[in-house]
Amino acid sequence: MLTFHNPHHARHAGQQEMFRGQMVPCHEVPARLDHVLAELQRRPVGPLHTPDLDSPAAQAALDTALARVHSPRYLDFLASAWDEWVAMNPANAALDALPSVWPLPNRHGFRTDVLPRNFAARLGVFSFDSGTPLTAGSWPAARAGAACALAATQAVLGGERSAFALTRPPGHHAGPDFMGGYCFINNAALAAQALRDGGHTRVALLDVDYHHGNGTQTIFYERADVLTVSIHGDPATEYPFFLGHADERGAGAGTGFNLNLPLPRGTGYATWRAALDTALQAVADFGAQALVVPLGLDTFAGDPISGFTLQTGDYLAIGQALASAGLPTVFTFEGGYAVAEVGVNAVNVLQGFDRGA
Ligand code: OKP
Ligand code: ZN
Repeated sequence: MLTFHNPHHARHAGQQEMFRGQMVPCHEVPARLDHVLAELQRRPVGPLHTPDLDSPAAQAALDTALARVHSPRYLDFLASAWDEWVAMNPANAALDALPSVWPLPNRHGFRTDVLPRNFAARLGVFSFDSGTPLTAGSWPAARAGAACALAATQAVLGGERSAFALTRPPGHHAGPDFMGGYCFINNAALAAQALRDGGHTRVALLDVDYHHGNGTQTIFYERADVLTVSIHGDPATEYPFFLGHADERGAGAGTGFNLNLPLPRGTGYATWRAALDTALQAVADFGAQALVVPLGLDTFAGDPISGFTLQTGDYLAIGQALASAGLPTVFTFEGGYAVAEVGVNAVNVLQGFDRGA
């Protein structure tokens, strides 16, 4: 298993997120990735690389790949967001940008076709929560993370059995033109699209993060060439609340190519594992030629913001089960907020995969 890690991840370090009426310290912190990297150095599963971030050719390839998944106006927004935030008021340089007003695009007739010149309002057009601080380094960090996802995918297209994009901020909540859930760029979607563009005609995503991968689902919802499967806390009670129900099966040409396996808060390994077997059967029935696994470790019993009860040893078996699909596989690092344990749990999945491969 090759790993590409993001050398700029720590430039994204939010100070606080809004949670039920108060500002609380961010859960999605740089130390998360540092723990995974340290565990990979202690217990290697393969070479550790950083992606090419300097060559004009790599930058151009990155821009092309980003535009395959995200809208031009969203990418433009991200690229200039920090400068515009500071231009609103020089004192903003010491603050994170967080939205506090939204157009509710599906209701009430609010318009999103005309972008407000006011940056704070524009931030609301492109966000769906107030828990995702945008900082001075968010865009360079997210961009370098996308480069990790692409490098991991290129390695797999080049014949590697598997590769891991070890990056933060995470990506699976980011949609075609929106950020939220600590995510800006959907790294797993970039990987899946790059696998398609690299010649695999059917690509599956199997999201094992505690939270439904709403961004990924939305990106591929009307497509039959990319199967999206997600095992997650039931949105009736769990974030992101407004998507992730079992009756969402895809639309148009994509009907039948989305599978949600919501599980109640409190679910333990036996039930979770049965859902994984259902998910893997769907991947096999689809005839996938390559697999992307948005790898969240927030299913862990000790996770401070989640509600499943998986144990550290379970992650070895999960890795092994994922390998049993027998597919070229790209992993992207998503959630997991029990910071001291996230490294061991993540590397267990990777090591279990290598054992099973
Ligand atoms: C991102 B990923 C719960 C607050 C929820 C958003 C959670 C985003 C999770 N106290 N805030 O899927 O791990
Ligand atoms: Zn999560």
